[in-house]
Amino acid sequence: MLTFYYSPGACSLVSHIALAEAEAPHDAVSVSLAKGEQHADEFLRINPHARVPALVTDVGTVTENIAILNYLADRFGADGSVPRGDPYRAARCNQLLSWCSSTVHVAFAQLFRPGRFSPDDAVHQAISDGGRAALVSHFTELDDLCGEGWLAGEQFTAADSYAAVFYRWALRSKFDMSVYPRWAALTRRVIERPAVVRSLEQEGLTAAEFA
Ligand SMILES: N[C@@H](CCC(=O)N[C@@H](CS)C(=O)NCC(=O)O)C(=O)O
Repeated sequence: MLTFYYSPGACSLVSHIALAEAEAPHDAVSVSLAKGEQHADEFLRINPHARVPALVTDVGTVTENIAILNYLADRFGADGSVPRGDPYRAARCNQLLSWCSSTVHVAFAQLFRPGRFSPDDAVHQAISDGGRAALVSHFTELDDLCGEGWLAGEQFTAADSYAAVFYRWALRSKFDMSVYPRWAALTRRVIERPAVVRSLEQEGLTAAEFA
């Protein structure tokens, strides 16, 4: 049995959706980041980096969305995670996931948690402003990547889930979203999927938060 640790609406939603898409049997455990539960000893034994997501398997724990998604693809099939069977499609999806995780997410962290980048309060506003400016550029690139179908090809993948998670964060951060119509349309297609609806329900989120 798998145990999945997530926080509602956090980046862990990307792996949560993949678990639901693959119909992988699992227990889901909510970790409140607002209450600091990620720093509790019990959770640090699961992920010493104090971050969600974390997936506890029978043979060990996997952390980091990209690692969890590739694990799910190999173990349960590629639905909603990373394509299998076509090396280019798999690489293209991992490329998008890596950009989301190491570039776009980090710019959000600058905006939300400048204290992670410097202990000096005097520079926090500048760090946040830098994150906001970087995000505008990343959002333009993301909107340009969105077409009629899915980001990594004909198949829905975790890259599409990431885009939807970021769309909700951007809305909450009061960006002008009217300039990203293709990204908005992609997000609508993502949140209509039955497995995504189930994941949102489990995390206590509503479709209205993505529009
Ligand atoms: N690179 C990691 C990032 C994980 C991460 O930063 N998770 C955030 C939630 S979106 C977290 O747990 N933050 C806890 C904190 O900031 O204290 C991944 O992709 O899994």
